[in-house]
Amino acid sequence: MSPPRVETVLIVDDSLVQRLHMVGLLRQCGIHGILEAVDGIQALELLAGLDTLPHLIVVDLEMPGMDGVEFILQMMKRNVMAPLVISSNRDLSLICSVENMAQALGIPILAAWKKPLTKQHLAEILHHSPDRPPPSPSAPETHKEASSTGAHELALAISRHQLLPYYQPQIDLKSGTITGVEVLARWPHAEKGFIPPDHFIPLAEKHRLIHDLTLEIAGQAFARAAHWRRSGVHLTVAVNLSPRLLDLPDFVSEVDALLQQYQLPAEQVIWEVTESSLAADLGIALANLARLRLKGFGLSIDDYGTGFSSMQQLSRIPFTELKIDRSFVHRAHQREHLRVILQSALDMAHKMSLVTVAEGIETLEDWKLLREFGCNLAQGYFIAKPMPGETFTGWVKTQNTRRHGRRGS
Ligand code: G
Ligand code: G
Ligand code: MN
Repeated sequence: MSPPRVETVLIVDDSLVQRLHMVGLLRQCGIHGILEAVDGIQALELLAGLDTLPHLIVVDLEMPGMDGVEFILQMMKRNVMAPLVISSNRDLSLICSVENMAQALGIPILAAWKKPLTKQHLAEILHHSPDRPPPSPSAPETHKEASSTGAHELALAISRHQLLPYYQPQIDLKSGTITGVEVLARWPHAEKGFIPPDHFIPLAEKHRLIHDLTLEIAGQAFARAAHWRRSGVHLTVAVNLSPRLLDLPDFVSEVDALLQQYQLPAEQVIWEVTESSLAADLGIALANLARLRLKGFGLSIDDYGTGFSSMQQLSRIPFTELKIDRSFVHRAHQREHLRVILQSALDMAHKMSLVTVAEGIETLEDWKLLREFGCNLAQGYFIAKPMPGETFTGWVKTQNTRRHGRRGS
């Protein structure tokens, strides 16, 4: 095993016993550059006197001088972007909410655990620490580059078929078989590398290009699905649908024409709609959704749990599927409050006869929990990242062996 890349760690905890416990664990993991502070104030003083930041800061939440939350806010104010681990005795929902707060502030946060930390926890954190770049400091650069990529270039790229559908598999949690794919648009730019969808989708929506983009991506995906179908592989194809398109009176006939062109049954296509996106222009949107459903398309409520008035959306749109947002899925096995939300969402969906899909299955634990909870389908990095069509065909062939592994796990 290679030596850990983490060499110095700052422990911020008022309890001597806890600090000693942490020091012991760190030494067992081969880390000897250990600094200690009894609260936020002392930690900030210590950090101010250092030439280089520690590789990791392990912080308690409840401390008499300056508590952990205030310490994180102060780190942010001083632009101290050292990776953080929260470790506290308080309940997990509080710990997670502080984790979310740190994330929102752009502080790289590696883990948030209830005490006591074990050697296994620590090894996991150390294993992941070099792989995870701090989310916020690196983000502006991509964004700056991307933001110089304008609407005109996007329009050109769409018309030249340079935008590509990538495919992420969805797996039946009971049988381990592949049932379908989600189609995710990618823009490989000749000079700038991949432009992130978080940039070009809003750009397309703003400049009325989303209609062309969606038909282009859907067209390519339908062609691919029709090809798979001819070779005996029947997979559902889920396409993300921007709410802007639901305002267009011709949209339904257009996608219908695409289906005819590729000889694909509507039952094989699912439109993913985010729940928050439907708030405005309800009349015509509802009409279009009803028409899509009448034609036989599937309708999926995407990122379930993150939008507004989800119950209301569920009650008035003829959905066939519910996709639970990854923020409720990943790590739910460690988090009681997430499990409760997850289970109630699944119960409700099944009572409404909806197919349930869990997004963001990243680990075996995520997989096992969702299977135990009776979720129907799984999607996430644990199975595969989104990939180009050519790669996908090869990937499907390698799956027979892995499938048995998963079923038994
Ligand atoms: O694929 P992920 O890699 O990063 O996608 C980021 C976001 O972009 C997701 O919310 C996804 O739904 C959205 N997205 C990806 N492809 C499309 C698309 O073809 N149409 C629309 N409307 N959204 C898409
Ligand atoms: O918003 P929507 O659900 O349409 O988009 C799915 C997004 O989730 C895409 O950006 C896709 O690349 C991403 N994604 C897929 N699997 C995982 C996963 O296991 N973990 C994380 N963090 N993101 C994932
Ligand atoms: Mn989606």
